[in-house]
Amino acid sequence: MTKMWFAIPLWQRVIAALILGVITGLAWGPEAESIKWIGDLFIKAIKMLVVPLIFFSLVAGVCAIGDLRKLGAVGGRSLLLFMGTGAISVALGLLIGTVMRPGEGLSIPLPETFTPSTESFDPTDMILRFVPGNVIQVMAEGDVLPLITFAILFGIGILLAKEAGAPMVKAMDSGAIVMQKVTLIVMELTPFGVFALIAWVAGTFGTDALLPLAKVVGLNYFGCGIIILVVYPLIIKMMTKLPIRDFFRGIVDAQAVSFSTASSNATLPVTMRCVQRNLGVSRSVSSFVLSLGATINMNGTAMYMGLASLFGAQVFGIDLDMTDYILIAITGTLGAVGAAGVPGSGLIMMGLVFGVAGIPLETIALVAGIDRIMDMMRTTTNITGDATVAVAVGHMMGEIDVEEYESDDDI
Ligand code: DAS
Repeated sequence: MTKMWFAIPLWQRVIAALILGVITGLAWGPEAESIKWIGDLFIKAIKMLVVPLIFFSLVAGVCAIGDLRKLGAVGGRSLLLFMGTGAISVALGLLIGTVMRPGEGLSIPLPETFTPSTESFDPTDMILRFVPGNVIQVMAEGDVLPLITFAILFGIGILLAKEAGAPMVKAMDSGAIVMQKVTLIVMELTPFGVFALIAWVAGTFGTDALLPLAKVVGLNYFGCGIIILVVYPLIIKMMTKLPIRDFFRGIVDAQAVSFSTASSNATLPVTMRCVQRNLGVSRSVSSFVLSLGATINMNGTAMYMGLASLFGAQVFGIDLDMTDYILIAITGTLGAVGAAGVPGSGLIMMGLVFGVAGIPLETIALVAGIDRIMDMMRTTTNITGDATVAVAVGHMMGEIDVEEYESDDDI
């Protein structure tokens, strides 16, 4: 029986679990919450990996890149693609929200307490967030943004140390490989975690609870779908020789995990495995780009910032002018950089965007109930974008070798 189980590719087991989870959840109803702990256990097991995986992989990635000039090349190209896709995504969200007007038909009077806030987005806060005050503390808290800064600096320090740094290179390399193996062990829990999480979501929201907000959910999926099916394939086509079909087949495992966990961080170990083993991107480039991308590259979230801003303005009858649109575009792009790769971070970031664009924060309460349903697709868009940039940068750096698929080999 176990032989048969492991004979089925993991991604097929995960998709089956997804479908079974929806059916079970809809049939079982809110009581499905009783098995949510299995999904939480799965997310906890994956979150256990995130800090050591990002640290070892990023440091090993920096060391494997070998020289500082090349590190600049990989980092520069990645950041360009991250920012470019982020700006396109938030513009797409604004366009969809303006044309499709999701907030129409749901009109709520402005709250008495509402005053158009003049809060301005403080870029210095964002810069300060990147520097850890205490490395052990950021590791303990899983605050990956400053951890990334330390890991990159640590890797650069090893390169500058030359021979004295050689033992550390070996240690980091082996740490990264060990963490990949531990990831494979934890990944075997995926079908069970996905089943429980999806059953809980389907059981909690059912179908009727969504109807009044179905349009927002539908447009969120539509916008993310355009990014996944148009924007990313365009980048893959223009910047790599990888067939689009092979790209999507290679990352389906990671997409299934991101859809069910709604967490880029939790999915990172799986994204790394897919991009390295299925898409042939070198360990150094993929470790560096994916660790960075999981935290600062969130195109699904950026698109949603634009869409949700228009939804809120329409619901409360606020006319947005061009300045508001530009403010939403800037804060939506940067807000997505600041959002953590955890469930619901996009909802929190909306507070920042609404504050700057002068949209009532009450809008957040309107969509909070169904945020998880939308977050699942936002996160899938985010990690697919990370994989896209990793493949594109890998190709530009000549570090991609898509000879053939590595089979779903054993642990
Ligand atoms: N859940 C976030 C992530 O992990 C995205 C979001 O909340 O928008 O990418």
